[in-house]
Amino acid sequence: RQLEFALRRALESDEFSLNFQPVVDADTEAVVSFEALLRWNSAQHGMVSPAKFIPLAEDTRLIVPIGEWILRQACQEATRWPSHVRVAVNVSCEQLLDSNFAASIVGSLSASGLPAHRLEIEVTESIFLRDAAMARAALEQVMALGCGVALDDFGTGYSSLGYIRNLRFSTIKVDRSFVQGAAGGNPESLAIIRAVVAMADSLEMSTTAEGVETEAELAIVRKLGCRKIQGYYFGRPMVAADALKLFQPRP
Ligand code: G
Ligand code: G
Ligand code: MN
Ligand code: NA
Repeated sequence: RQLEFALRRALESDEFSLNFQPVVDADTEAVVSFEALLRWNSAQHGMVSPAKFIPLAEDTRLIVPIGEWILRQACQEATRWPSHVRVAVNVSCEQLLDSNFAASIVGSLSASGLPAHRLEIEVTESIFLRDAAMARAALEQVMALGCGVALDDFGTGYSSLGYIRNLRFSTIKVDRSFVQGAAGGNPESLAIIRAVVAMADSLEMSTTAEGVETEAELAIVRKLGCRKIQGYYFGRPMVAADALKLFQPRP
C-alpha cells in the first residue's frame, strides 16, 4: 500500500514533527505540562492525520522506531521549559510491550538530561486487552524509573478498576465525551466525572479534564474538582517554538 511505503521512509526523510498542547492547573491556569502530539507532513501525501497513520504505524510495528524518535524529541524539547513543566508522550501498546521500551526511555532521559519525573507516559486502557500481565510489568518498569504514567481517554474503553488497584497512575485523563456531556446537562456524565475525581483524589492520583473548549465546560470541570485542564479553550496543539513562547514575557 502506498501510504505504508511513504510511512516507512518518513523517519529518514525527516517528515515527522511534534506539536505540543498545554495542560494547565485548574486553580491557577498556569501551564503544568504539554502533551506531545505527532504530525506527519508527507512529501507524497501532504499532512496526514494521526488518526490515519498511527493505526498503520501500529499494524506495521513502525510505531516502535517512530515512538523512540518521539520520546527523544519530546524529552529534548522539554529541557527548554521551566523545570516544573512536564512533557506527556502517548505510547501505543506495540511500543510498550517491545522489549527495548524501558531502555529507550532511559536513553531519551540520559541523552536529554531530563529528570525522569518530568516525563509522563500516556496509555489507554486498551493496552491491557492484549496481555495484561505484560502491560502491567512494562508500566511498573516505567514507574520504577521515576516517570509518571497517565491513563488516557479514561472511561471510553474497557475500564476496569483492577488496573487502578494494581498500578499507581500519576494522572487519570477524563475523556472529552464526559466533559461535553456534563456541560450539556447529562446527569450521568456529571456523576461519572464526580466519581472519577473522588476516586483519584483518595488514591492520590491527579485528574485531567480533556477537550475543554468552552467557558461552560471549564466552569463545570473546575466545580467537579478536576486538577488539570487540557483543551482548545487554553490552547491547541502548537509547534515547539510557540510552546516555548508561553514562558517568555510578552513585549
Ligand atoms: O494529534 P491528534 O490531535 O489528532 O491525535 C489523534 C490521535 O493520535 C490521538 O488518539 C492520539 O493519542 C494519537 N497520537 C497523536 N500523537 C501520538 C504519538 O506521538 N504517539 C501515539 N502512539 N499516538 C499519538
Ligand atoms: O487520544 P488523545 O487524548 O491522546 O488525543 C488527543 C487528541 O485530542 C488530539 O487529537 C488533540 O488534538 C485533541 N484535542 C485536544 N484538545 C481538544 C479539544 O478541546 N477539542 C477537540 N475536539 N479535540 C481536542
Ligand atoms: Mn493523550
Ligand atoms: Na485523550
